[in-house]
Amino acid sequence: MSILIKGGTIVTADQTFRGDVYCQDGVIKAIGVNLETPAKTEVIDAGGQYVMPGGIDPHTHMELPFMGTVASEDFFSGTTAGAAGGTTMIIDFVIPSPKESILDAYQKWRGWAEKAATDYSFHVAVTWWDDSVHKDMGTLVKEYGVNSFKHFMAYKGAIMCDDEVLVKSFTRARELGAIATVHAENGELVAHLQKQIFEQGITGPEGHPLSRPPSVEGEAAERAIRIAQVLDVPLYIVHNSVKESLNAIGRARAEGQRVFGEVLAGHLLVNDSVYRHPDFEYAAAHVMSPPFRDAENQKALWKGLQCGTLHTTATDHCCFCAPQKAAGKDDFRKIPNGTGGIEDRMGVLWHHGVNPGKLTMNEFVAVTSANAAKIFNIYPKKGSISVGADADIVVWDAQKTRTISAKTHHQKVDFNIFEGMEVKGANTVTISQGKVVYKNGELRTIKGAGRYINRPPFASYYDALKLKREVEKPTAVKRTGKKAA
Ligand code: DUC
Ligand code: ZN
Ligand code: ZN
Repeated sequence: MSILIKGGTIVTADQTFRGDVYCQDGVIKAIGVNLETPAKTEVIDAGGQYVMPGGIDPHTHMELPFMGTVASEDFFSGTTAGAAGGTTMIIDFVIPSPKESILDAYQKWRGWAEKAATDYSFHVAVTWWDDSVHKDMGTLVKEYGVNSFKHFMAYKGAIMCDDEVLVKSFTRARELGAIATVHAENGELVAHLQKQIFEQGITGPEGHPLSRPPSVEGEAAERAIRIAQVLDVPLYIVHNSVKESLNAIGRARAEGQRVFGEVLAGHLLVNDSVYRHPDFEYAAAHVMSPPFRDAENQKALWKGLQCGTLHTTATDHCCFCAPQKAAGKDDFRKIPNGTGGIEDRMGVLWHHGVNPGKLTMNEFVAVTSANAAKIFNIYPKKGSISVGADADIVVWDAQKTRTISAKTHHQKVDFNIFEGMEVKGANTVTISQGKVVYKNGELRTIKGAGRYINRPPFASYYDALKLKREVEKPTAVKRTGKKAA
């Protein structure tokens, strides 16, 4: 099966040029001007359009069991919705329950993900600690292609890591050549504030952001960064939503630390006023953590993306329908946390990023695919248009307009946080593994066609660390036993 994408303008993270792209057996075989069309090749006319790497959403939670329910979007419906919007790979999360073997949890998630329509990979969360976790982290890196471990600094009494677990897991990640990732919110403070606010009689969704003010996130981001600094492990902070986190990342990077920042499309574009909406269903549909923030923080997030403090865009796609959200009708603490977005991330980022000139097209590619591929060590197989790369490609019409709505989206959820937003710029064709999975409104995804993508450890980084440690071995001071004069 082969495809020739003809006459488009190829846009990668670092180049824009005219050319045809020939894909065969799932990979890009040739790039050039006026390529010949081999027999039995499907030709896609990309005249007047851009040809870019398919999006990578590095933060999703398909069919996640969470807060007493299960996320409504499964791996097939979620990756299909992604394909409809130009995303061709997700990195989802294995989240073991405390005391559950992390290897067993990993196998369970692998089973669920077998129905995925496009490629996927997994970060594995460390939610507790003992010798088996230490050992299983090694097995996951060496045998199962996992190179990132997630730590929830919030959700006390459930999946939260205390500092002891962070230190142990970060140390192990460094040993293995893996990257540590964190959900940065001080869970102790969240629990304290939630109780206080609830006892003051604020029981509705407006209590959600009040219990998670910016300092709660900023403190945790700074703490995770400092722990990573001491342990010399690279760190990726998911869903940064406030200036405090950006300042911490910026400071650390200026001092030479390898810290990477992610921002969600929702945090860039949805304002915290949603939580004060009089309709419970509407307000609860926006409950996610960290919460949506005020305009000043939103502005700072765009600047973070522009100046390079933030590297990737994601969605934290974690869908709950109205009956599920209703669990928190009388207590905002019980509203399942999560919102969707995988289908719209590329479109809203283009419309609000590229159209007004906040991002160049190349920066758009960097923050929607290439940077994630680089940080998680699958570049240039993913996130690039180059010979040998996987043929995960979008053909993008910068003139095409559409209005986002839950009535028309493909996401398996009854709400859309971007409802009514008109966006200009959209994919006309999505190609996954060299096959058309979406074309002009028609979906052609196949259940189970997605492949698990191994992500190798950062071996050279680890080797360099070992070397550095050998060179810089600390020397003990010899004591004479005599008193100083
Ligand atoms: N935040 C959410 O809103 N949902 C899932 C997990 C998370 O960290
Ligand atoms: Zn999170
Ligand atoms: Zn998440």
